[in-house]
Amino acid sequence: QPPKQQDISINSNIKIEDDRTGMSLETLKRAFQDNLFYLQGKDSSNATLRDYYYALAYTVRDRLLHRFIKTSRTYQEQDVKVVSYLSAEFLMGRHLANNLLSLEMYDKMSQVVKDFDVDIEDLIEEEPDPGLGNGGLGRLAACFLDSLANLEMPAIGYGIRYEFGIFRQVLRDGWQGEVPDNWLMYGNPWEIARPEDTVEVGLGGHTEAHHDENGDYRVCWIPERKVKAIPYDTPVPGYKTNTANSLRLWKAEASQEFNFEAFNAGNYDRAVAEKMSSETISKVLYPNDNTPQGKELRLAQQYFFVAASLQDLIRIHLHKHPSLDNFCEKSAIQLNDTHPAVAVAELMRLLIDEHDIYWDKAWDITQKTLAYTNHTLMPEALERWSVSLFGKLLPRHLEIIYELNHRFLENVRVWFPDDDNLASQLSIIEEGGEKKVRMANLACVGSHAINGVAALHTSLLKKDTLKHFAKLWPEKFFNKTNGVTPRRWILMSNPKLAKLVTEKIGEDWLKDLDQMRGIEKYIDDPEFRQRWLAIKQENKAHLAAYIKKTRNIDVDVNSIFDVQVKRIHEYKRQHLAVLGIINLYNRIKQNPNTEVVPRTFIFGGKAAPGYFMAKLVIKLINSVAEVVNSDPDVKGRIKVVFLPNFSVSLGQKIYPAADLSEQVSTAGKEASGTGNMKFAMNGALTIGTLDGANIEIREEAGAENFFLFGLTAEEVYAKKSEGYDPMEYYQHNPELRNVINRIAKGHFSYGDEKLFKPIVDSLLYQDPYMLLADYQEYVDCQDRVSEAYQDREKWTKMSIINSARMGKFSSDRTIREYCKEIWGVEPMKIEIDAYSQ
Ligand code: B1H
Repeated sequence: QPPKQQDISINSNIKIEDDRTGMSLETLKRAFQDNLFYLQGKDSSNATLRDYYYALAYTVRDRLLHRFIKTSRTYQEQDVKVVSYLSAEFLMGRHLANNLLSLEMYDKMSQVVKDFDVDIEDLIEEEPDPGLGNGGLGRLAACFLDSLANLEMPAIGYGIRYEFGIFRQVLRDGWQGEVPDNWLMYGNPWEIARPEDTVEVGLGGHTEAHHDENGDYRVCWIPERKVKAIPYDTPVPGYKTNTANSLRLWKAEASQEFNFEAFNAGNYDRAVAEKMSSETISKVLYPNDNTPQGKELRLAQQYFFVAASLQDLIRIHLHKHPSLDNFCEKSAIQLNDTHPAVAVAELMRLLIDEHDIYWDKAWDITQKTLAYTNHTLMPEALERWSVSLFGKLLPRHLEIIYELNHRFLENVRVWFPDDDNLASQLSIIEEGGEKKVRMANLACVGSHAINGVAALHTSLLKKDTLKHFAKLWPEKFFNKTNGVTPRRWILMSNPKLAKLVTEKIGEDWLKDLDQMRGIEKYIDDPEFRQRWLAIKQENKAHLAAYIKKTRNIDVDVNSIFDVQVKRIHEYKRQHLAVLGIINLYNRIKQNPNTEVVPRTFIFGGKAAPGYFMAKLVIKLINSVAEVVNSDPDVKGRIKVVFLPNFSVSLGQKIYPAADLSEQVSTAGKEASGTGNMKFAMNGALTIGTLDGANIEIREEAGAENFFLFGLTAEEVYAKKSEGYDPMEYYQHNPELRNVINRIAKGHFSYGDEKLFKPIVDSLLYQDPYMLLADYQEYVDCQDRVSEAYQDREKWTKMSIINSARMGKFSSDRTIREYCKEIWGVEPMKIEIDAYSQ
């Protein structure tokens, strides 16, 4: 409704605070209507769903802002220690529903919009999913920000405001296609630009050395070009707290609107080209998961956000303190993988070159401030930059790295005089062939704490990937098993389950997930089990409708929903599940009357656009789906579905609907996994290997509530060193042979024997991820799953137990450990004024 004459006369009595902060139904309705009219320029006669989304988003945002402003002001005034989480990725997912729930506005706003004949869930679906990350690493950063705010910890997230996030995945004839993700197209109501905090970041150029008036040796970096970094802040509210921390993402812009020199010289093209090249830095997220992109632009991105963030932190510090001497007492900086590891050199440069601190003092501050999380054991995933590329972009940083490496290795030789190999393993510079800067070594040397992300991962880091550092500094190593936020992954995704749990044990479990154990005492209560099962069925029906709508496939809600959603990677072994499906299909083809427990196999996940084998796996899944789904002998008992564009928002639909969670990576390859936790929390049982956090999930859930198969990490290593020959498994296992032959003979490719040959050959001749070695155990284990599912009462009990025992995997637990053992930060309560409550 447009504000009528009468409304305007009422409005003259309204205080703006009230309209923007009031929480009564009446005020919320008026605020929503005002925002629709004054921000979107619409009324209910012509508003689109998008207009309503914006009006709702602004109504929520208004109520976030005083919390947001008061939070950063309190941190400043109280001069507390703040943790900065530096990450090239923050996979936040949609904000609207999360903020509605955090501010306890969901129910009221849902009533308000109902008066406009709108379903609030439809508005929630209008928000573009901010996909500024690839997978687990970026989503972990988002869960950590949620937990930090929930625990009222002083924290800032720093990263890049990519104009294009992870590509949107489409299917074209069963192949992955990539479409740019223009998520900012209609504006982003959750961010606030802070141009007054703009900083400049240098790139390229050369260094000049001289002696200053005190006779001290000084180096000055003369960058070739400067780029402006403009911060955009997104509030991150805690659940039912006053804390709203800040996610500060940097956008790159040219430092002058145009290069006037070139412009005046008549070289307009060059002036425009330089502007564009500066702005390219924050243009697009590199879409690789678990493999680095050795491009100059990627290094520029890393340096860009690190340099901007450190300048920002130093500015804030000097606001309150006369010098940086106590910087490490007020600032803890976490490096999310090696992507921001150049911070080691940049912090040294800022302290020494720009703030006149001597080397030893600067080094002490740097090491005490920084800490490093490693996320992968995959050797090809460790970042190494060629010295020549690095020196071209960051000449001063390369000098600093050489100097600190020199000092470091001198110490190593004193500590371990007889071990030359040790020094070469520890060196930040890799010699022999093209020289490389090893970013993991840089991060280890520059940090006081190094951690892995699950118990097995940390122990393998110490034994293998980082063993030389572990020998040198055992006290620097920590394990911090990952976690996920129960607010987004239970409350938001599975509201019915959340409601049932709250009804039984009160609502405190959302802030203390260990309390979920309280539902275990209801497992013998048939009524509770009935309701638990009914919720699962409703969630499955919901997903089935989505599958019908998006893929036009009918699935049976009474079948086992067997789900594998995650990035597509050979080590994650989506194709192991495909072998299992083909085997079931072969059994049916051999005897169409054979008994089969109905299953729906659901896959989702993106492949890196340049990763040929991963893309071929997607094609294989879709080709198998086409054959199996339409074969009359199958009689609909098996369905295979690939859901395109797996994302945070699609995950929220999928996890609550799963019966079975596939976590089948080759043991020793998946650092932790976090999807495994989201599934289990929502009552899915896991079929999995002893890899990553699966091990700890099984420990918590109990071995009897987990479907285990496969080689252990140790057995994988042993087999590899004995000389693993996949062909032996092929020759000795007739069922397996039939499965592989089906693919090889073109059964899923209209007779084309070439299409899937790269997969077949890789399995038969190398099989680097040992699918064939684990095949039979996997198939047998799946048979046990089918059998177990037939006893629905027992299955439901196991499902309840899985949910009940996942307390450990709340990111609140993870964050408490980081705060206490690594960052030394403590909670700070935020008081807000009476009018805004
Ligand atoms: C993980 C990555 C990753 N590990 C490089 N490493 C990237 C590496 O763009 N890049 O260059 C992007 C991502 N991602 C994942 O981290 C692990 O594979 C998971 O096992 C783990 O759960 C997750 C969070 O710790």
